[in-house]
Amino acid sequence: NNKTKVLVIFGGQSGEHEVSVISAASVIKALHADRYEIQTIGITKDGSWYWGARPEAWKEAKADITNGAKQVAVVLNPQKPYFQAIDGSELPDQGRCDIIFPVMHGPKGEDGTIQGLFEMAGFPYVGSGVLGSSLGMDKDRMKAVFKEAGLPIVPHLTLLRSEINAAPKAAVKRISDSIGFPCFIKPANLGSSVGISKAEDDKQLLEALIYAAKFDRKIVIEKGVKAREVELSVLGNESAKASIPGEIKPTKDFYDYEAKYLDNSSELIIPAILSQKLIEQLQSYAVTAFEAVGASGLSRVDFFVTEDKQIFINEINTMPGFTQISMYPKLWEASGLSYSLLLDELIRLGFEKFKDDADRRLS
Ligand code: G1L
Repeated sequence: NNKTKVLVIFGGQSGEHEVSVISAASVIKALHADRYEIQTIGITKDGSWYWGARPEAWKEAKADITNGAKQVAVVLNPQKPYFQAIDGSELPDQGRCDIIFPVMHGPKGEDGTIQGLFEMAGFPYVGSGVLGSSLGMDKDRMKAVFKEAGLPIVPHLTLLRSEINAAPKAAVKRISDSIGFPCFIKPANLGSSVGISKAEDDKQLLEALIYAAKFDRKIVIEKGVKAREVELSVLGNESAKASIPGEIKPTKDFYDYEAKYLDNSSELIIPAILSQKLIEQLQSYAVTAFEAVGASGLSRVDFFVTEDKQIFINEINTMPGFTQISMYPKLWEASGLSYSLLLDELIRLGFEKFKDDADRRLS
């Protein structure tokens, strides 16, 4: 049997547990069965790891999600890491795999953590490493890195929960004086749009700050710009390429968590209608952003394009929505790269990165 053994890990303790389950089901369905042998680990909301978990079953609200699956632990065995059943029973292939495909964030949304575990154990894996994943999660540090790379970012401020709690009125004044209205208030460290609000005046701003502070210690406040939302997909390791752009037409006031991942109410326009000059500028910025955070494999890079053709980079997402109908795969599909071939390429890139890193790991 010379099939590549791919271990898909999904679920997890982050707010995107459900999104992860849906994306994992989509990935498993599309992986070429003649080339890959697929194993799974599902991580429950309380953080237990189950080998043989089926995302199709996890989608059902009342299903016994651990039925038929075995709780496992990772064994950090030098040169040949593997998983071991807690009850001591046998696992297929002795719990080994050739590569891990993580369709999820690290524990509790703290990104880069699960990649760190794979690094420590010595598993090849798909996607960005520790640094890229964690910079991709922290909107405040991400902006700092973008700024240093010369990318155009929206005016913003970062405040700590402690500053907001100690002097809420002063915080509101600082923001209204420097950024003004409308503005968006976001927890720095959540992947999705959870905890985000838009404020039009001091009162809404205060409420939004207190709300966002429930989700994170660090709060980012961004100036609201009237603009189209344009996204590009980046694929590769050291000489990554950007796709054509796609546009999101939000149905709600802003592109919130549900519209983004669950109810598909936002309309995707592929390709986005923009001048060739603007497209080339966006592609160049997208690759610069990818390199700036040290991403690998894939990323979706999100921009604002104003009526007078000004570009702002909004964020990079090293773990973009990944079902068949998500923007990331759709953009490649429009350029002739199907979902299944995209998965092949991501797996190839995961092995390539592992090989490139091998010397450093051994020294
Ligand atoms: F492994 C990849 F390819 F790097 C990867 C990992 C995670 C691709 C896409 C995702 N996406 C997600 O994990 C999710 C945001 C859809 C669920 Cl948490």
